[in-house]
Amino acid sequence: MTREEIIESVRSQMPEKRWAHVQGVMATSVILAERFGADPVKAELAAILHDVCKFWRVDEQAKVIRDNGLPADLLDYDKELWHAHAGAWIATERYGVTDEEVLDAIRYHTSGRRRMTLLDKVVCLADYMEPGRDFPGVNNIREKAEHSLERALIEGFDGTIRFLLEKGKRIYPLTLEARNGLIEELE
Ligand code: DGI
Ligand code: FE
Ligand code: FE
Ligand code: FE
Repeated sequence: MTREEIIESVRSQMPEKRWAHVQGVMATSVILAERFGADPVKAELAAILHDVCKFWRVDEQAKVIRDNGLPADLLDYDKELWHAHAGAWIATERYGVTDEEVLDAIRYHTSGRRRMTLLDKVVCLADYMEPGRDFPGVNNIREKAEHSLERALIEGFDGTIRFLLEKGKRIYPLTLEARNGLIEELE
């Protein structure tokens, strides 16, 4: 599939507001890739597909995880985590993406993981700070992102972890590992 065909297909699977978010993540991923030395073409492709399953029914997301041997423990945690892993699977099956770096950036864009690659970091951070995002603390993330992917992402994960604590929700272990790993990298 061409880039344009993938874009049209992804767009058709979500409301306009979410598509605007995806466009923001695409543009921000390219900027961050250029700033920190990642491949902007890969970053943009991961961004186009990162939320492809976000508006699928949750039972369909769960089915992709169950039927294809994706990590079953995800189903014990918040549903918001599912679209990332399901999305990476669909990126290959429906859109023919085979680049493992791109697939990992899609797969881990929500949870993060311990040894995040440069591309993982770029897409995950772009998702936090694209221009359409407006949550308390987003400007602190944007400021840190001027200089450090790691410091900006720690700020992002800290906010997510605080949010989950306040809501009394479980925290997926990879998110804690991602934060620990980023702190380690700064030491
Ligand atoms: O899909 P988006 O809305 O663009 O953003 P996302 O894929 O980063 O999803 C973020 C949501 O996931 C956020 O509202 C918090 C929720 N979430 C639930 N459990 C976890 C989690 N996020 C992380 N990082 N770790 C969790 O364990
Ligand atoms: Fe997402
Ligand atoms: Fe995110
Ligand atoms: Fe997103």
